[in-house]
Amino acid sequence: MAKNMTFTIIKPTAIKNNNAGAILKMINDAGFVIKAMKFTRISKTQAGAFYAVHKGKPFYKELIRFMSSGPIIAAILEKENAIEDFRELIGATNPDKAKEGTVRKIFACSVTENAVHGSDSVENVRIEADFFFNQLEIYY
Ligand code: YYY
Ligand code: MG
Repeated sequence: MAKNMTFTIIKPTAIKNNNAGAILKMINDAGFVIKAMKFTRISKTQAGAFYAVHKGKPFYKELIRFMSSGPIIAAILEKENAIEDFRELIGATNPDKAKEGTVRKIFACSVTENAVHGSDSVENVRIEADFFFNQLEIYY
């Protein structure tokens, strides 16, 4: 996985509320290029594995229930400085603390249902992208 990539998920409530198009437009307008994309749904077990790093935390159970509650869009995005710039575009984890104009400020319903995921390191981009995509599904 190249250094200028990040991985995102548009989460169930954002899909349910029909905000996927608006969120993808914000992502494109901010200069990110889509290298892979998948509309899918994950089981509780899969959501638990994806968020294994948070196992044992008070919000974990609710997080995996939510992430498996409906369809999601998983995508790999390319841009210079992708990881940091994407975290900036989506805003703070808690939408109450997210800056005006960020994806989470605009589209999140709560801390858990915060519209989008963004990877936090090069290592996690690779792990998370590999969780959802095989080599044939990634456009280089
Ligand atoms: O990376 P980011 O998504 O911004 O936050 P994390 O601390 O990695 O937490 C992952 C995920 O868990 C977050 O997007 C919502 C949920 N969560 C929660 O429901 N309640 C918290 N207090 C913290 C996180
Ligand atoms: Mg995180």
